[in-house]
Amino acid sequence: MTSLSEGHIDRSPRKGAGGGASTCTTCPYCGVGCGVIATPDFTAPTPRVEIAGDTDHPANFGRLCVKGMALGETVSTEGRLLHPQVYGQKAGWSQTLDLVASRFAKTIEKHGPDSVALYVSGQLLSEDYYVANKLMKGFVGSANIDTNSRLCMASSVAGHKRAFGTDTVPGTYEDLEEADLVVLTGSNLAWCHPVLYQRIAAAKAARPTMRVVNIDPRRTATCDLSDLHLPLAPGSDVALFNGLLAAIAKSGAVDDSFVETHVNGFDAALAAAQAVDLSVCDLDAGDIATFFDWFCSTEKTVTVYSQGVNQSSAGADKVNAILNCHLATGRIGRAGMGPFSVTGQPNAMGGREVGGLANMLACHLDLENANHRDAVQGFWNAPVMADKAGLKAVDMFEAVGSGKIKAIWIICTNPVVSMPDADAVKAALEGCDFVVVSDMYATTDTARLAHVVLPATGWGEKDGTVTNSERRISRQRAFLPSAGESRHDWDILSDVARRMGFSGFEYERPVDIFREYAALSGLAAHLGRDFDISGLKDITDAEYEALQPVQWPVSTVKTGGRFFGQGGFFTEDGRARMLPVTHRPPQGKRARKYPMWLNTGRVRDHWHTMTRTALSARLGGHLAEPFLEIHPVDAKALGLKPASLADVTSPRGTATLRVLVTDRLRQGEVFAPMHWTGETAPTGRIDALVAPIVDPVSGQPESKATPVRVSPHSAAWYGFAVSVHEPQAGTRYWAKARAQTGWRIELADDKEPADWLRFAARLLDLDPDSCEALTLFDDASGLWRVAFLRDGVLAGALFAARDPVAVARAHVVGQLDQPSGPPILAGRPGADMPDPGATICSCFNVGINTIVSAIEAQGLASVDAIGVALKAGTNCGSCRPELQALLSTSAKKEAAE
Ligand SMILES: Nc1nc2c(c(=O)[nH]1)N[C@H]1C(S)=C(S)[C@@H](COP(=O)(O)OP(=O)(O)OC[C@H]3O[C@@H](n4cnc5c(=O)[nH]c(N)nc54)[C@H](O)[C@@H]3O)O[C@H]1N2
Ligand SMILES: Nc1nc2c(c(=O)[nH]1)N[C@H]1C(S)=C(S)[C@@H](COP(=O)(O)OP(=O)(O)OC[C@H]3O[C@@H](n4cnc5c(=O)[nH]c(N)nc54)[C@H](O)[C@@H]3O)O[C@H]1N2
Ligand code: SF4
Ligand SMILES: [Mo]
Repeated sequence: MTSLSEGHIDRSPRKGAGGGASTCTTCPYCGVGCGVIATPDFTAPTPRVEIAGDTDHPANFGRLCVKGMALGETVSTEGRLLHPQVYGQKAGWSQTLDLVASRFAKTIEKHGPDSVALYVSGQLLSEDYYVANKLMKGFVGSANIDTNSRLCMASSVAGHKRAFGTDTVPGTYEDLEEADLVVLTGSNLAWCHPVLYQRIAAAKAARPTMRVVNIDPRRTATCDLSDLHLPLAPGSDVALFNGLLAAIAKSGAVDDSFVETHVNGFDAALAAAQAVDLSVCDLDAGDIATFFDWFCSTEKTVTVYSQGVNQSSAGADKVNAILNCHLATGRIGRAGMGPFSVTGQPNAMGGREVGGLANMLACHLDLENANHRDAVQGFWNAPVMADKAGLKAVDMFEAVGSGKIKAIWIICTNPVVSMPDADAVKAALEGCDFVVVSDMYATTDTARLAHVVLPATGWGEKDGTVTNSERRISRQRAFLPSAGESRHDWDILSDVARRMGFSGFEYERPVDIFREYAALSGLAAHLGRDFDISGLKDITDAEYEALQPVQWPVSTVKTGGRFFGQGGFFTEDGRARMLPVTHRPPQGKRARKYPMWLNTGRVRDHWHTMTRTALSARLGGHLAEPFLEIHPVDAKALGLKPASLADVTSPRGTATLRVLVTDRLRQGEVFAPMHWTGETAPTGRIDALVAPIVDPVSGQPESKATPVRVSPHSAAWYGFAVSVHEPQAGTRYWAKARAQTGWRIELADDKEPADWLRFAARLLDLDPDSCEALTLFDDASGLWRVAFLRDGVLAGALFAARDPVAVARAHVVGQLDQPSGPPILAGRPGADMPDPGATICSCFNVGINTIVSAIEAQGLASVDAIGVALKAGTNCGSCRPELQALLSTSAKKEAAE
């Protein structure tokens, strides 16, 4: 265990408030890769960490979004796994790792190398990832190592490789600011890459002639910035970009000399594009014409794409359809132009660099290429090299299910929640002979199924590097001691490798791994690959400690910058490839039984399966429950009232979600977030519904288009409760979230409890004997309310009714742990106390009602004016698109009046 005295804390000269020094590190969430300055305060009873944006970091120049700002609230050791667990029992490291090593070795001996697998994550540091890949591909001799990046970036990787020869992101973040036209497709940048969004917003404010087009079936918060929104039919991007390519040719926007010198395949790609039927996009013809016109006439154009493009059975083709347009116009690798795939996870890019996918080698080398394999084998001095692609995520878990894979080690990812067909993944792990999970928590849906759980250090405790969306390598640095006996992922992996008898894993620190990895990249560069950080291969320990964010390549000839402005693609003839692509609709079969498309994605304040963001009350307040966005016309036809519950069913499973009626999406389509889990809302696990349909080239699942049916969920009663203790619900529906001083929970069940008072005490984990209970029970009208006071202070309250409960939730949550009395049973504030409503600005905890009243009463006309009046939107800025939307709604309302 690292102790405070071992020098892990005192890194940087800047002194913070509580005696702890400040450390420059990198945010562990999205692929923007913002620089963070963390200042721990060890003088507080539980160590606190102050967080600020790093003004010197070229990704964010000091900005942070709300998730980044709240990092300090997520680093406590509460709930952390502090020691290894074997079959549910606490165990020592040595005996546990012996068990892991021997079970893997025996399985390989008996059933061959392909009977074991690693499933890893774009949230690992490059050093962790490098070791995992080396162990599997060079020493176990199987390429059965895949990663959650398969669910995330695989289509972009495949598209890049097909067009450029390598998985290269040509541009830089500045291009997004310098562009005259930014096209966003399949990206909710405002919520998912908020700091990049803010950079574009600031550039547009400074240069209002800049245009933004947003292509997304939903009108998301990102539309706040766009001059044109194209709500295309799900999965029709290939058709739209084919139409664009045809328009480019027609309008004379083709860069003939670039195409002639640097591109193959133009004619075939154009012919395929010209055959397009644009009606499949279901868009207004005038809007399409405007988009094509803007694109054709704007030299400085960047196209940003994310999961609406990648997570599709036509994902790789979507990527190539976009790349075709940039290659044809020669708009690539020059200031203010280019295709730009934004990465999701903090180190999805690093994972691609180290070869974390089942069909890649290290350093962008190809597994299928014998020269590449030989070079890596020689470099690693590896006994056996994998010589064929391993199983991709979906196939990997199918092989676990069928018993082909008999031992699997899952590191830094929660597939029982995030994989398609999640119940099948769960069943596969339940039936697997040996499941090892490395995580910070033993309570995740995946860790609960493991035979062995290994405690990993988390953000703030670990050291290494990550690469962001613009190829910039930054350091994550430790500023906290490791929690309990937890160990770093690279260290655990190396230890197991050594115990399996492999040499080449004698690393003592991350820098040892980094140097090796940088040296290997030099070899890769000699073999004609793009990824080259060989300029860092002799980095000293001190230089690594002090490493400033640096964009690759870092070689003797070049540091940073763009790729392909003058051609130089990494294909055999150095020319890029345009590909003929044709529209293929989503592969799930819509039928009378499953007539709607289910789209899934993210919310502003949560990160994936919420193991960290759910720890923060501030982040939990924005959207406290899993929900289903549905169009008003569909809601009416299906008899779904706002705030009621709906059952969403696909051939794979059913989820129960809160109904959110909104005209922000298209009719016939619904949207649900991916975040909720068995720990937070067991009937909200949306991936239980998603079919394991994948793109034939990239193997990436179609997470954005699942045929479903939606129906009202009828329950005998509905409830809302708060407690200072963690609620213990056994009801059919529940969804819980942190509150500032305890917890909040939504409930519904099929049967009324016989004794509401006892039920409430058990639910709220309160001892009725030590509390005063205030009750309002009316069986006739179906209204049951109870509040428990301890010494006059509210310890918990339950509001239940036969219909969805309409109480002022923000108000009730705010009363928890406060002096209280009978008026609490009203569930609303008295006339003298306004109800803030649901949180919009998480930084300053400003609710929707407060904002709307201020807009109306004070005649506020801009987001900045709201900021002056209420502070909302003045810190991280993540809520500014929502503030803008409230302004627009108020303005519309006023006009109508
Ligand atoms: N707040 C927050 N931010 C995150 C994350 C998080 O969990 N929370 N996760 C990070 C990760 S790992 C990732 S990968 C990124 C993802 O970032 P994004 O890709 O921006 O996020 P998503 O919400 O998955 O999907 C983006 C949009 O694609 C749209 N879409 C669906 N189908 C189609 C289609 O056929 N065509 C088009 N053009 N659009 C479509 C959806 O309506 C959705 O608005 O976010 C990263 N940032
Ligand atoms: N329906 C649907 N499904 C999706 C998506 C979607 O849009 N729709 N998006 C997909 C995408 S793009 C992604 S990236 C995935 C994300 O899905 P996951 O990777 O499953 O989600 P996370 O919650 O980020 O899981 C990370 C886990 O690692 C743990 N952890 C954090 N830090 C460390 C560490 O340093 N070491 C170790 N060992 N563990 C650590 C966390 O506690 C957590 O349990 O979901 C995919 N699934
Ligand atoms: S935009 Fe937010 S989540 Fe993404 S890296 Fe920056 S602070 Fe972290
Ligand atoms: Mo992702």
